[in-house]
Amino acid sequence: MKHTRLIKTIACAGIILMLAGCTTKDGEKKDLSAIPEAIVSFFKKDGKAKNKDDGKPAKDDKAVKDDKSSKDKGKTEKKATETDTSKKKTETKPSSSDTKSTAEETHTGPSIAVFVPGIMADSPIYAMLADGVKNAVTQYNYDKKASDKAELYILEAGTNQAQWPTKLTSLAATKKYDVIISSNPSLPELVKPIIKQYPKQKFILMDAELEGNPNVYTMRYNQYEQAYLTGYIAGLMSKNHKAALIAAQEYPVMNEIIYPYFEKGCKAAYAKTEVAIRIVGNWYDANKGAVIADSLINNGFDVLLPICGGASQGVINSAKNKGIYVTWFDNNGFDKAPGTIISSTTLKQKEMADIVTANYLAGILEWGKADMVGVADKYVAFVQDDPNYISTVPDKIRKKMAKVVHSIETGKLDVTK
Ligand code: RBF
Repeated sequence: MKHTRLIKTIACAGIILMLAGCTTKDGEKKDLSAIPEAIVSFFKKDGKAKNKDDGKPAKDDKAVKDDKSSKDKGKTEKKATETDTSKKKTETKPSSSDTKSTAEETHTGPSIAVFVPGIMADSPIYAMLADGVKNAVTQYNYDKKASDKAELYILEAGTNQAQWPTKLTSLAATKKYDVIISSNPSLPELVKPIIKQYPKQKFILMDAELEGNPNVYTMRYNQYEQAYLTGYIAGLMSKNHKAALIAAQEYPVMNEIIYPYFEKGCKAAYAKTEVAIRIVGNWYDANKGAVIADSLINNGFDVLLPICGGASQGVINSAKNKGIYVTWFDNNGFDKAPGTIISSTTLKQKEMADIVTANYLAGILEWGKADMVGVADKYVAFVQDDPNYISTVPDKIRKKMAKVVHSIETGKLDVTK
């Protein structure tokens, strides 16, 4: 029975999103103890931190209901949330032909959509987003009766950025979702006109910044520090003193923060380091990534930082073949190419998405606020304990890295000064 209802719900959600223009393109319980104390304490001032994650990897379905929680714990139909009572007296029904059950009508749980602006494969920042939200929903649903459970819908919007505004607007137009959660710095500009059209729609935007909009909460990472540390090891490890960033595209955070602070880090490690940036033009073309990397390597660049989604695999392959180094951004990438990857400067996006979603579900998210977390908060980290780091990077250089990381952690070094 439950199973049939679940399948029906998934099918209906898919249909309504497709009708609304959202083509579905490719797309537990926790305990607090495993979250580093600094992460917990970032929120403790508000008494918010409650969760740690232990979720499964993100699904590769393109648009998927979170049946993980619903399968185990009952159905996940939507209705008005406790945290946004102003919303949805008239809920959008999946379709006119749908035979809505009594249980559905009495469902009172919140409803969340994750809008992935791209694809999750090879974009750790997006996979971590989805995983974190799933964890929070699973945790929230754990002790709820079926009608109170939160429902979760994940939409991969695909790599055609021209379609994102329509797809995101369509998602809001369903009026099904109390909050839409997404991630990347372009989202604030995308959601502003949508909020004008749908003033009750709330958005949580990770890796983005928008302050003072009562419909939006943003949380970004200190990418000055992330880029500086990555540049610092690149500067220390480059034998030719030539390091390059291969970016998928140009955007303000890339041009004004990531690249300049990568360069700054390189030069802080070795003042005469030559630093360059090249643009792939998309977030998926591994062949182009390899062509660009080959050309840089032929010009003597021997440390590369790919920030280009699926195209990064081409950069890694090329670096591996030619025996040069790669620095990795956003998650731990050491396993991708042991001996080639020399660093991983990680963002705790999964933990952050989990906590922020849990705060939303608890009704304590501060709308209009724009937060930023960094190395001192333990949301940006330079991985130092990975065996591949220890075996690939000489002890002397690891000691220098430990020192600079420590200086940032303790506030002795402000990389922006
Ligand atoms: N990062 C990814 O890993 N995958 C993507 O598909 C992706 N698409 C992006 C699209 C736009 C318009 C912008 C502004 C950023 C995108 N990012 C993507 C970059 C991401 O927000 C972040 O800057 C990098 O992951 C470095 O932390």
